[in-house]
Amino acid sequence: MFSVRMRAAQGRRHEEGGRHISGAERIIPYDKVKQTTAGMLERAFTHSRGQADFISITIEAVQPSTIQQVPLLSVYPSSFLTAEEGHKAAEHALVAAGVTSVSAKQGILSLLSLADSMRGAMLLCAVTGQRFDHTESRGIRVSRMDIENENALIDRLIKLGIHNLHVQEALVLASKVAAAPGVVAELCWSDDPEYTTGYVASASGYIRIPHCKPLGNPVGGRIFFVDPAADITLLEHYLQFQPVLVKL
Ligand code: WAQ
Ligand code: MG
Ligand code: MG
Ligand code: MG
Repeated sequence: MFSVRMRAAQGRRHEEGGRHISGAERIIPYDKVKQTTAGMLERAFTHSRGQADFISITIEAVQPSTIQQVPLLSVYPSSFLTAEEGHKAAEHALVAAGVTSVSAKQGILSLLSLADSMRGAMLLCAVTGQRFDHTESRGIRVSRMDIENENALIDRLIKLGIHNLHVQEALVLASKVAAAPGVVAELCWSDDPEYTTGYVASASGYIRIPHCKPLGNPVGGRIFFVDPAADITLLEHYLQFQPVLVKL
């Protein structure tokens, strides 16, 4: 199996302050590497956040024996009409998942205060809302994950009437994150200007929230709410390096 990862930026490289455009991560067999890599290039060059002029694609063998399996989260729809209602719903869902209301509010505010999107996620204390990672505007990028049976996931999402690439990728990421040691819950909304949907996820499920920002807004992000007793080094290592296949 191969881990294939893409990140694309505008202006200059991410590490030199370039603006994040797009990223993607898969774990696939050798015979899909060429097609998947071409698809990632196409995505970076035609993205709604703007055209990339820096693209990094990394292809790396993964020993099957090192891959951890985690369950796919169940999806729960919700229907809130405005971003304000969406944020209230997100706060309620985070509190239900075990995040304090102070920390949930801090997480929503942290996303709303971003000048532009980060390429990764912020780790916040699920009790106080204090920032735990030290990556500043880069964030922790979750990587090395995929769905075990992509066609079965697509079929399930089509039956639910919600299939698109955003949901498909977000569910895989959220399932890896929800199984992480020390993660209590996740808050996310897209940074794609035409996509306003976000979610709150935890081990008990993935709650979709259709409006988290106004249409046309290019700022989104991810917050992982973390148990204050968690080992942050171990958690960051799992998120970035542990190969995970999500099982339906
Ligand atoms: N690891 C950590 N953070 C990430 C990653 C990653 N692999 N990928 C994206 N992010 C962060 C980053 O800050 C982005 O700016 C932000 O999340 C949004 O990323 O309909 O499309 O890929 O149920 O734009 C959620 C709703 C869609 C799906 C999420 O996110 C649905 C989405 P995007
Ligand atoms: Mg994405
Ligand atoms: Mg995504
Ligand atoms: Mg995006």
